[in-house]
Amino acid sequence: MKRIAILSDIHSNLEALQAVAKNLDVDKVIVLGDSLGYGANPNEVLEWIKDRNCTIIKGNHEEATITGNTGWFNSMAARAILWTRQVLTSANVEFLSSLEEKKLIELDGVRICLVHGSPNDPLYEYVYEETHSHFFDYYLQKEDANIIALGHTHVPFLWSSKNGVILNPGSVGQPRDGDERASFAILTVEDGVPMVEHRRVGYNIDAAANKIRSAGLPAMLAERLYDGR
Ligand SMILES: [Mn+2]
Repeated sequence: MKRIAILSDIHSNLEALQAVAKNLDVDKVIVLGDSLGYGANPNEVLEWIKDRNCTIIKGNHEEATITGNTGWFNSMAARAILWTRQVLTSANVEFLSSLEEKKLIELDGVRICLVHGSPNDPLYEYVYEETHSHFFDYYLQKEDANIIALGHTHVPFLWSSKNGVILNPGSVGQPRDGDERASFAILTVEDGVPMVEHRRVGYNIDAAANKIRSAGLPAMLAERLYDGR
């Protein structure tokens, strides 16, 4: 039996990541992009990811951090990207540049496709179950995968058909489904059969929010953490 933690959209929120990491009893950690942007601890989050030897892909915030092109972002997100570019160590910039946009991994015969957005548009397309579920069987066949794990919307879901499973673990560092607790998923594979369980953990929002304010990042980025929006 293998147990895998699937995390996404950590967004430089070290307090949320530490709460998730506590008692995390898994063989592997997968990170679906947007590890930075919005929050105040991009380097510390990337160090954790490297220390845990996570399987990680690139999100749109990594892409903007590398290129400096914030054309896709609202003004708050763009300010956070520019701030992140100023504080990021050169080793971490190099690490971000090495990341792929899509990865297919195999675990006990189960093929898992990892993307931040969608399989067709890995960095930018927002996939909500409500609007995209009619594409899901097509995604699974096209990627030749049993599971597709994606993030980007910060809204968790789990969908399945006879062809496989599509899941979004939600966001560790900036949930947007109205629940302010950090969101992630645990995938268990036993005898080639996958099982997915979503989890929520509370964390010290005051500490994360205070760091965002002290860093001079937009105050709204601190306030929204309390609402999970
Ligand atoms: Mn994100």
